Amino acid sequence: MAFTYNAKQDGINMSKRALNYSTPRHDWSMDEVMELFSLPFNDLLFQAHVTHRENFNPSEVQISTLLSIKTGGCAENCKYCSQSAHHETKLPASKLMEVNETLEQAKEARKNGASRFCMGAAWRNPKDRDMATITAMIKGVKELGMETCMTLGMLSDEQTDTLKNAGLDYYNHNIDTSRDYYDKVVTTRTFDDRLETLERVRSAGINVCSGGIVGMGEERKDRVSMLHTLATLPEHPQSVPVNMLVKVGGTPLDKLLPDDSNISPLEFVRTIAVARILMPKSDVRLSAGREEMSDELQAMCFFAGANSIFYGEKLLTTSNATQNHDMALFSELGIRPTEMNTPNAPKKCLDDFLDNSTEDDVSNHFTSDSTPDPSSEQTTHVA
Ligand code: SAM
Ligand code: DTB
Ligand code: SF4
Repeated sequence: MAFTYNAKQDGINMSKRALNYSTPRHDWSMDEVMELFSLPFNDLLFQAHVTHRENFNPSEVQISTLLSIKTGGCAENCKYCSQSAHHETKLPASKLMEVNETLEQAKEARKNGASRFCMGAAWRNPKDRDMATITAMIKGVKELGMETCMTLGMLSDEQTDTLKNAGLDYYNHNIDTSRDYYDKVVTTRTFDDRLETLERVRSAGINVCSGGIVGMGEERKDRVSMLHTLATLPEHPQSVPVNMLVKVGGTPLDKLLPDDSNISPLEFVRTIAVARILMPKSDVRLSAGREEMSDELQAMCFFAGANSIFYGEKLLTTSNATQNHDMALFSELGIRPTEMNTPNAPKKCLDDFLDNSTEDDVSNHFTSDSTPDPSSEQTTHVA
């Protein structure tokens, strides 16, 4: 006999509107978002997972690889960031990378299976003289058959048009936290500065990638407010990265936050689940901080609606989960990287991993390095 799910029998107190899992809404109230956060965990996960299934293949995860094309020396004072010139992080500043070197790195990422290449620069905003190099990078990466994403700080109208004309697919510009908590994290720009650039990017027809960081000492109401801001934009960001703060030595947040300031893993899952419900058709990316997350936590995030990750052994300046570990985890969970149907599409990294691994190799990934050693320090790679 077919099993019919009856929400009432389950005692789930979901409003009729929330039960519409597919139609994006832009009129969420803060109270509704807080209610979602406060649902019993299983009810929240159920609702998030159904939303996820309605809109995505739950066994596919999109993979993006990051490259820092201009590292360090940034004029902004974001308290979490290794690259701010205001902090003593011992990260040397570098010039904008050459186009050829960027394309070599993109080829490597494609060989490893990434379908999107995300290039990040430690800038408050790009200088007009840099735009020709940026444009060449976008065109070159697109010719490799990959999607392109750039994150360069605040943009002028003209720079936004230049990026659009170069064929840029996504622009990443995070709101980072709530409007109320914003000046506890950065004071060299305002929350409204961020929203203005997001509006420029959206109006130019570039896909918006915008999310934030959790674990910066904020409260749940700030996570509610951050997701509420994203979910009430005129269009939901096509991609929503949720970063867990990576504490970097020398940054103010590393000094200010007590050792036990991390949000609980289950609160992190709740954040992913609420993002999924609020923005049903957006990619929700499990972003920075995965190296410190257990396999079980990541699995729960994929169940709750995360459908994208940063893949590759480095984020911008800090280390990421290893590629072999990720492929072993995907294999264990029956998850496949989302495939692209372009002529130069990346090769299938999971098939490759499985072809070249024995069963022991796969299970060894889980016995040897799946549980992060809590005493191990976060490494900041100094390029
Ligand atoms: N400078 C540009 C900007 O801020 O928009 C682009 C690069 S910036 C490093 C991109 C994003 O990375 C930030 O907005 C922030 O959300 C995230 N990020 C930076 N440092 C982080 C850290 N230590 N932990 C987690 N996320 C971080
Ligand atoms: C995003 O939301 N996370 C990425 C990407 N967008 C640019 C950056 C994470 C940076 C983590 C710290 C670092 O490696 O410096
Ligand atoms: Fe600069 Fe971006 Fe880092 Fe802020 S997050 S200091 S803007 S690189």
